[in-house]
Amino acid sequence: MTQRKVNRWRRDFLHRALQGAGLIVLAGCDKLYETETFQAILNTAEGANRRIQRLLTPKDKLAQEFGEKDISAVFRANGNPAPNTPEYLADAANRWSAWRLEVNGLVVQPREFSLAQLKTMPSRTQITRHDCVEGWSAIAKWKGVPLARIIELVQPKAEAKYVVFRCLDTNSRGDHYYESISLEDALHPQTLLAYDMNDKPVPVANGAPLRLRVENQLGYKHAKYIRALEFVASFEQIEKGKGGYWEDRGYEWYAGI
Ligand SMILES: Nc1nc2c(c(=O)[nH]1)N[C@H]1C(S)=C(S)[C@@H](COP(=O)(O)O)O[C@H]1N2
Ligand SMILES: [Mo]
Repeated sequence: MTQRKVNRWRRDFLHRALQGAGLIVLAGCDKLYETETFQAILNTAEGANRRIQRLLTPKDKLAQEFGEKDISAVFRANGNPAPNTPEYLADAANRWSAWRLEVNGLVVQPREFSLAQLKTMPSRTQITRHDCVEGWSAIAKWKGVPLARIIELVQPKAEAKYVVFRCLDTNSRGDHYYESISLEDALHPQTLLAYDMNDKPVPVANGAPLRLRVENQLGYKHAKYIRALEFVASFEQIEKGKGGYWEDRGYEWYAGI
């Protein structure tokens, strides 16, 4: 997010909050400042603003990007088998018209997005290398919505620290895949909710209809088959407490590369 956008976001956030509290009709600013509700709203907005400012400054280092000629001929699919519920299969055949991305948790504006809506939002395209801890790498072109855009729309509350990705697939015991990243990594310009891979919709094997690209992190952080994003303040709010499917099985939560 640019400074201008943060400022605009803050302004709009304040405006909406005041409107919501029915305070926008109050005349004098002095009066407004005296009300407790206004003070509470201001604290939230300022708190959130400070957080975002802090997040803007540090490591926005970009991961290496490649050229078309570097794209791997084969990009293997890895992890759990694709979801095979009747709903998923029917929706895949129906170009994902029933699928929705739910965004909830510690946000001012919980939202739902259809795939078509996500595709009308500003997008980013990047050719990057995926590194799996199992010892293979592959380069692909990804197109999607920067997660920062979604964050601007839903407005995380000041206490939100992590974004949790809820996935549709399960292992053979029925445990759902999930992952989490810091708000800082979520705001990174190369962090995308990707719907296209190599100029085509992301194939089912690679996480259709929507998967995360978080290019400064190892492969297992790149959640496939995303169903929902949840903003949380701590890992205690994530069921098993370690922040991800593989983390629950001993991998490091921070998988920076
Ligand atoms: N939902 C979900 N996301 C997942 C996985 C998974 O099993 N389920 N596997 C992870 C691992 S270990 C890797 S290396 C990449 C593999 O992505 P790919 O199938 O496109 O190669 O997805 C990651 N995201
Ligand atoms: Mo992996």
